[in-house]
Amino acid sequence: MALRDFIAKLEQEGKLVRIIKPVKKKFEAAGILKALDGKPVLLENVEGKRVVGNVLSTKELIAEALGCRTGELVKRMGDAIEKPEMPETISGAPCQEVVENADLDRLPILTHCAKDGGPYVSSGIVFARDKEYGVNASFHRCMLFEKNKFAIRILPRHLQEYINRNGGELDVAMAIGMDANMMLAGGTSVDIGVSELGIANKLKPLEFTKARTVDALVPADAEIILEGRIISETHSEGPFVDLTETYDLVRDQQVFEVKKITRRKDAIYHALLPGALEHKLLMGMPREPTIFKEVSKVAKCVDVSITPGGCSWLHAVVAIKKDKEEDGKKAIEAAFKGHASLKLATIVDDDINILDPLDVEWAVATRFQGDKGLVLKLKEKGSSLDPSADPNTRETCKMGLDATKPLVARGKNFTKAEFPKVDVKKFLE
Ligand SMILES: [Mn+2]
Repeated sequence: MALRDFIAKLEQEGKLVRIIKPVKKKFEAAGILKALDGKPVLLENVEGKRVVGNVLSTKELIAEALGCRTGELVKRMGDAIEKPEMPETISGAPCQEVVENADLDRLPILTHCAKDGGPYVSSGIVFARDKEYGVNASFHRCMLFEKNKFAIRILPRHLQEYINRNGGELDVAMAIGMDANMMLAGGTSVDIGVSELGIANKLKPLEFTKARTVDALVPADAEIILEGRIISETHSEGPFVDLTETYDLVRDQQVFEVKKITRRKDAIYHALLPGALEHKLLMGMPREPTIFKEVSKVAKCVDVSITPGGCSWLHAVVAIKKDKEEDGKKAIEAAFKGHASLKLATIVDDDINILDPLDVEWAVATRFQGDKGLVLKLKEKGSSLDPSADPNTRETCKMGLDATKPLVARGKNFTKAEFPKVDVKKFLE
């Protein structure tokens, strides 16, 4: 299902907010998306172009896009990461209906926040090829500073390695406006040589096509493709809002020079709001399977949520089916092993809805005692994203909460009373 088909489905179900009035791409569009965070929004007229945002801003929406239940998402992701399957390649792809010279000022590239360094593409996935390692796909934010040039943020991971191996420059294609399978795959951190395209295809089958002017495969169903070259020229990149909703540092980064744009005729631009729920989920969800895998080695793991309240990076809630008293504590250690940036791991029983922060807090309130259930891990190496960690060494204190109920209750019970199930609609008519 292409992004636009998913948007149409959401509209049919009454889940889409459609805004017809004219909206400015500087600040105004981002302000609307932020005010409606958690609800998919289609802006019909952002200086004459269509922009969609908050599309995958809840796990329910992501599950719907993939055609599964929310409780199945972690296993689906884990399965796709473990056993990727390369997709089919087709010609005559929708993403190439129009081929034009690069003038990025004509795209509705949003400027999000007041202190940002410029307009940013933040939903774009870069597709690159290396003779030995094959095809790679990864998210890279891009700050527009000339009508065909971006400063592109590249971490020392696979794309950087591909660029280095090619003498410091590389032809690439960036896709914008994709389905949930590719958006989730683009955020995974698998080994070099393991193709994110195969992960996307395993999550839900999709087709790829050859880019027109560069040696790269791109999703056939994407809305917009930017073809060009990452060149040796550098430019300052930032300020830009991070996953933590605070500003990242300004750095010199390589320049992505865009030479051609291919797109659908009436392309929809996907705006991914930095630090908002859609960004958070897409960053955090690809880490959940590794926590699930580690916890499964020591206890019966039921589900994992890397929570948006914890920046979708620093906090996780893990549901287990407890067999032995020590399962909760073992699960805490395993969760930290599964995601090195984790700072708080909360372990709950499988009757808790881990997607509901109120329910998780209820478990802590009624099933947790600090002197018995708390695990403190002092002087650990934490995440560079955490402003409260030591800025030089990243030193942090990690915390685990075993909020599972004891296997045998002494005194009061630990189970929530059940209310009768009533079809409320009948009483509203
Ligand atoms: Mn990779």
